[in-house]
Amino acid sequence: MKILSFLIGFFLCSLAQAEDVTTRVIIKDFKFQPAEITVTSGTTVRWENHEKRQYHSVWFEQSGEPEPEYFFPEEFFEKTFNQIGDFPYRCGPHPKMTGIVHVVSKEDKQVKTENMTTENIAQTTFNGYLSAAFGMSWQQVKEAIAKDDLTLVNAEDAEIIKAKRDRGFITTDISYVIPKQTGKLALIVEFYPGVLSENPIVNELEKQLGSPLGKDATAEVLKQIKDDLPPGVTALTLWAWEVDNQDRFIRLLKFDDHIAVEYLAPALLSEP
Ligand SMILES: [Cu+2]
Repeated sequence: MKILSFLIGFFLCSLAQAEDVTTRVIIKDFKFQPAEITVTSGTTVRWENHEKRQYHSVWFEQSGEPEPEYFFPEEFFEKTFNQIGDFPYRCGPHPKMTGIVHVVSKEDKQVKTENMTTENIAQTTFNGYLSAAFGMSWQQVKEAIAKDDLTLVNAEDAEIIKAKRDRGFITTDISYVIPKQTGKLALIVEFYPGVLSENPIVNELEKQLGSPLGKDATAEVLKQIKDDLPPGVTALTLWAWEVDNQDRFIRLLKFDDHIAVEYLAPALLSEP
């Protein structure tokens, strides 16, 4: 009960600041994912416990804060960052689990990203895209799209749900691919029409995921996933990591007149 009221307290706090962005960090396999994030001041960060049984805590020990209560699977912890700075944290019961939140001013962030309001990329989780997680059913993806305030364009097709996202400076086209044989969300592609420089998007993804793979590793992974690149690609940037022992990829594909970012769970493309 104590934990519950504690969490409700945090939840009410965040409602009061409803206009602020929430960034999510997933706790899974004794890891904060991603362990390092950059947010603008005023952002609320939510840590969600996605373990099967294990409880954790998010303790800003170095800031001199008392150790908070543990929270259990399906519970979360939230904290709003109003001060600029670097805020390292750890899990109370598991000192090897560490993470850091970099808080920058809104102006800084905008300069860094060439005025793209890509702040929302920071909400991207590493097991999907915004609220849509890999493995979700058709209906769950449609619900996630509504939750994310995206515009549903077409959900008639049996395999692809299309949506649009207003990013302020541009509206992107997003395709959620749910292969018939699995019925599970396996691929999300966001198209940035008319965007010719991948740098701002790469910068944002780097903040979340760290450096992309080097050329050799990129070539090796491409061989492994045996996925032909679409024609017209002029540059490729690739990130790879694991969730539940399954590979996850983000591929940024640069074309002559647009950029496409693919969020991919290869095993879910064909596995029943
Ligand atoms: Cu822990």
